[in-house]
Amino acid sequence: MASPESRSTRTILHVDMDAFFAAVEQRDHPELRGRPVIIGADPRGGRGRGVVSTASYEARRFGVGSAMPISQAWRACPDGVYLPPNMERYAAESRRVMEILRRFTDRVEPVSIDEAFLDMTASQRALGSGEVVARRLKDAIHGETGLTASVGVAPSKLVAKVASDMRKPDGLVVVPAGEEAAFLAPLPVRRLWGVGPRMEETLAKLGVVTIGDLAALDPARLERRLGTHGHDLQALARGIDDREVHADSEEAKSIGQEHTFASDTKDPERLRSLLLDLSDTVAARLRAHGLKARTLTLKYRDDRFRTTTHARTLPAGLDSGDEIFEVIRVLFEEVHRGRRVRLLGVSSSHFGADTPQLELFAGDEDPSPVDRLRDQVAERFGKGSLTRASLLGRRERRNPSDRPED
Ligand code: TTP
Ligand code: MG
Repeated sequence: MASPESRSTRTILHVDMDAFFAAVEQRDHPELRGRPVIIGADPRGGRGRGVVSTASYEARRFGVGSAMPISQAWRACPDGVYLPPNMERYAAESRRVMEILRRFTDRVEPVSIDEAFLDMTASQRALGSGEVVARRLKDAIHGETGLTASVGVAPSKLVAKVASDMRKPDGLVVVPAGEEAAFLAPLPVRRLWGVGPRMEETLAKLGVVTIGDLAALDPARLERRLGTHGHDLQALARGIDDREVHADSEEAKSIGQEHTFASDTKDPERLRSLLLDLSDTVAARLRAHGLKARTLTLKYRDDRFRTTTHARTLPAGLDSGDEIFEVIRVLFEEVHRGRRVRLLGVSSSHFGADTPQLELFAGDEDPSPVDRLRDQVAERFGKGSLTRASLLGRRERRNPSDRPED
């Protein structure tokens, strides 16, 4: 089995808002700050019904917490402020927070109304270490919403999630690669995914109380008791967790345009001018949405209906027709083998509005990503290959089968 070190190390952040519903109410009603606030009151009044959604940290000192019956909360904390939930408000705040996270990377996986995973592995060179990003992200959330978040930084989702919970509220815990197992070892086994009260009991019978106990248990014994599940669980206990961050609706988020030639062609002028046209159309639509795209995809179908898609992701987002065309041109040269072409498409994804990467590139002495590409093209295809003036023969007329593909 591959050891965790043999894989390239990932940087995953888990962000979880502190006492989320209660914190929104305390922000909006300053008189509630510093007081025990319990969300989940019976909207019809009275103390009897329902369960607690969440409690402010002040209320938690009285032992009040999520999922507790309201009647029990009243007994534990009679002087608390009991409020009905205002879900629309919390959902709106959640969207704001997720938007902030997406400015740091598009690899954001929201997992509940107040938490998300971010995979910062690819953005680290531009944005800094996981810890640096975590601080900036906490500052941005606090500065823009007045709410606090706790963040865990680790090479896996499991460890990042456990880490974000370690120093709540307003916490930041970083677990470096190689230290996952030691970090998890002293914690109770129920902190692992897949360990509920029943499993906890089963494990206790094997003498397993902490995650470290589980990691050290004889695998054969564990497997006799739990089957293959035991094996998976022990891997988690040792900090091995390869689950990926699934960015939400990656496919849904693309803006593109494609065109089928009226007659298949290998005329370079027609091909180039269509690519330019498609690039301009996509760029105009990006600008209309206030977006810049970091990933550009070329769709290429030849006269035998063989379809290829070829994509490139850049370090900074683009929204100009010229720049998009230059990238698409390279992609085209990489797939085109002089065949007759039936269809070409350009699409863009991986969006950001004002990505922090762009600020970084502004002051950078390195050539911009587009300049680098231009150089790359010049090197491969000769200096004149990107001269746009030469392209503008006749543009392909739009035909009814053209379609935007988002
Ligand atoms: P959590 O993140 O579990 O809790 P929290 O944000 O209130 O507190 P913290 O993270 O600092 O420990 O859940 C987020 C929100 O989801 C919470 O504010 C209210 C809601 N919620 C419920 O409605 N019922 C529940 O049982 C839980 C756990 C949460
Ligand atoms: Mg929370």
